[in-house]
Amino acid sequence: ASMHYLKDYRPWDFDLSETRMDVSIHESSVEVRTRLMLSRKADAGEKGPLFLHGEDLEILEISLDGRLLSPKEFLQDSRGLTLFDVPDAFSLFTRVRIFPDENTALEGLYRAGEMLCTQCEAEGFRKITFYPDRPDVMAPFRVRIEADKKRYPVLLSNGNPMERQDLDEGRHALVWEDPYPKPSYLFALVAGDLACLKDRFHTAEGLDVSLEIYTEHENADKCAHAMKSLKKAMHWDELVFGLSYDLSTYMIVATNDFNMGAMENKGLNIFNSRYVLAKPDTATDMDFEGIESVIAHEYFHNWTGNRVTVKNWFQLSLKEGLTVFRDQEFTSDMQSRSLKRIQDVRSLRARQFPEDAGPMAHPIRPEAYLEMNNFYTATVYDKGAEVIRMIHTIIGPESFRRGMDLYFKRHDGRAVTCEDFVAAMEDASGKDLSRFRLWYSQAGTPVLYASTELDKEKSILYLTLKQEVPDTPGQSGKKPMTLPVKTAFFTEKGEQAFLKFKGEKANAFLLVLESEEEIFAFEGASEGLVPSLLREFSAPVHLKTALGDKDLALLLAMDTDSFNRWEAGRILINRTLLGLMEDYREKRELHLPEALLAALGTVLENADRDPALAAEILSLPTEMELYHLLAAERIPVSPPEVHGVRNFLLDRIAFELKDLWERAFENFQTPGDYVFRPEDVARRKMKNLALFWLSRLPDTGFETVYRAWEKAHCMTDRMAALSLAVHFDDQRAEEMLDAFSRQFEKDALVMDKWFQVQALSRRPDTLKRVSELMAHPAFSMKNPNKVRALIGAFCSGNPFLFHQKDGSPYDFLARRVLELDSINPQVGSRMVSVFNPWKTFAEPWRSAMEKALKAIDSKKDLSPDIREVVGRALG
Ligand code: B3K
Ligand code: ZN
Repeated sequence: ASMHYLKDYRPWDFDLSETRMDVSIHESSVEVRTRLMLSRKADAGEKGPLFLHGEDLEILEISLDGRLLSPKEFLQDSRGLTLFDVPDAFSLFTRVRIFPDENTALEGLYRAGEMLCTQCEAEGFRKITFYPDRPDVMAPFRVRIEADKKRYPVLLSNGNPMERQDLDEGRHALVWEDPYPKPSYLFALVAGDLACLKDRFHTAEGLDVSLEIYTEHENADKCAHAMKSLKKAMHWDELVFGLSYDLSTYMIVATNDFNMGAMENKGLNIFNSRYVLAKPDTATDMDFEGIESVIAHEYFHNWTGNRVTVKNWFQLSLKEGLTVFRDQEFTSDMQSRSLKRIQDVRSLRARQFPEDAGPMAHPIRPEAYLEMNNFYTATVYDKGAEVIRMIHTIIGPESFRRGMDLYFKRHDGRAVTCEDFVAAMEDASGKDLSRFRLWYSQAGTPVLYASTELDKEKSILYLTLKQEVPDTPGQSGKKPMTLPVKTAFFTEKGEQAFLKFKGEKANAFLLVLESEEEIFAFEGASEGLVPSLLREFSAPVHLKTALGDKDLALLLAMDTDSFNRWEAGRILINRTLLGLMEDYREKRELHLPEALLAALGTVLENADRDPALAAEILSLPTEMELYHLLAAERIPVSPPEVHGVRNFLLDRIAFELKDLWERAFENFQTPGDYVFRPEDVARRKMKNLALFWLSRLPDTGFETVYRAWEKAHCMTDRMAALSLAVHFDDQRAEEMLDAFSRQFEKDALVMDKWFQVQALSRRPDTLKRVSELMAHPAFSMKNPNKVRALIGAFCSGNPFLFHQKDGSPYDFLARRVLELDSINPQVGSRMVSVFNPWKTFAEPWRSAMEKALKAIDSKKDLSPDIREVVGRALG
């Protein structure tokens, strides 16, 4: 494997006008015949050879214009096939054999239980046939699938089904035609014995679409929520962006064996079953939310990704950042906008900010990769969505919509770049976005400093904004970026003040910082105004203000922007925790500050005004979030210190607010049947949060959890209780786990939860338990969901037990990574990333992690996936 660079991008020398495939499925292998209609581009310069990607393909035949080529006329190496001498226009026929049953990497065509399915993005199609496997080569596809009719009654590919044929020996065949030219990464094929839930959708353009969700027969009763979500997404995209679906069928297939969440193949999405299957007995509120947003995300790709695709993989954020932005907007409209914003920012800080501050830091448009699959990152996706959101904020919603229209008008049916998108937004809005483009090329999270000064005589308030963009690996001395900063001011009474800014009176302002430092003047200001900055988190930066505890308490109580209410609470809590950690280090006695207790008490007392927001404010940061906070402050992370201090705070608050938590636990019950709707989700969240706090009380903790378990009548409540019970050394906790696994042993997704809660237990013997569970019949290293549920959960969701002084859990992870390296490098690469922040830790953890990384690095022939991550971490 070698590095790929954006600066080396060249268009392909050939045109591909049509792709015809014939996929013949046999007992233990699959034969793939492919016919490509190729011609050399007129402007292709000198007449070089033809190169096609192809990996792990057994060649059976290669013919050019109907003439069988002898082995001397082509060259096969580990990357693909080279034909040295080809005419200007020709048809190329290849016949290869592949072995899906042996494909444990789950990339290309592979076996998933009883079915066969594909995953081609980014570069998996080359494991199916010889092909120009690059996104800027687009062609209409005609695909014939042939298989045993009993074993594989359902045969699916992209586009529209054409003729079906019954053949000898119990075989049958079906032809699919996809009229929309597409790159190979959007190809899909599924064969199996599957149940199908059907529905219909009439598009605004008058097309009647058949909606089909395919699953294993035993899961047929769990597709209703996914179907409902799909219809909502189709309707929303017509309403908000004027975009309709364009084929007569839209199919979704759910499989338990999938490397990531889902895949937007044209007309035939393939999903990890966790983002399709749900009913109240088996799925939690979070699962229901996840399904609604991932179904929407993949559907939205039909326009942002498929109709307009990427010219090369460096442009990935063109489709991913934009589609995440679209799914965020969808969820905001379906559920609660302010809540969605808080959750998205929380996840941005938990995943993207650390990435941007670590060894894997890269701009949202990366400039180099060894393995493309390593760049499906929080940066490309979530920071990419923030960048789109900033454009939306700066040019306004109407211009943004015009920009989208223009983007499709210009580029429909093409493979384009991030630059093309920004240019459309620029042209539609008339706003100069030249400096803004730095967001695409500069990595790192900017730091924004804000301070205010009042000129009492003139009643002018000066707000100074100053930015710094930190160095990241390979990038230093960066330029100031464009930062949209939504701002308001509050009086001491909590009223939103009207001030004059640039001659106009208003009570909310959009400030756009374009230089290193700028002073903004507001007229008509009185004393004591409290600034509410970066409202709705209008730019993905670290904001540093000098607001006092009193000001923060005011914003927490009165800000009209829910995000900044939550944020004020966050800053208060984090400030307290940082102070306590300093006391802990200096061996001073720890005290719970009265002001924080009072502020949280008030939120809790008034929780019924907005239970969802209250629940967000009253969920303390996780230990992992505190590691990130320390790392951002450049304080070496000591896991026992974080654990000790956070527990101190949890126990004290639980005790002091006990009565309020008890009341909340009773008040926020949701009587009646389970319904997935925002009000009920919020009530369950508050109730189960109360249960969490009550579980911290020394004598009654377990009893309260156990009673909640006995009363639970949906998976949300059952999991809430079970995930608290596992921390206790009580025989009844074991009985709960046993009962749960007996009830759900046949349900793979619910068993994932069962593995996960045990991996997250705070009991000191958890690593031992995790190792033992690896031998459980329901566990498999070959199933990514199981690896994530057990090993992933322990290593990244249980940081106190993972970061042990003797480094034994690090050795455990290193061994798992090496196993995965030969089974499934993509999953292995995600797992090894847990070590990325090793340099932010104190000793001995830091050196112990370095040792584990070096042990992995010393293996010869590591996959490029793991080699790249480990190399950068150590580099
Ligand atoms: N585009 C896919 C992700 C493919 C990941 C390849 N390693 C799903 C999505 O973003 O919608
Ligand atoms: Zn996507």
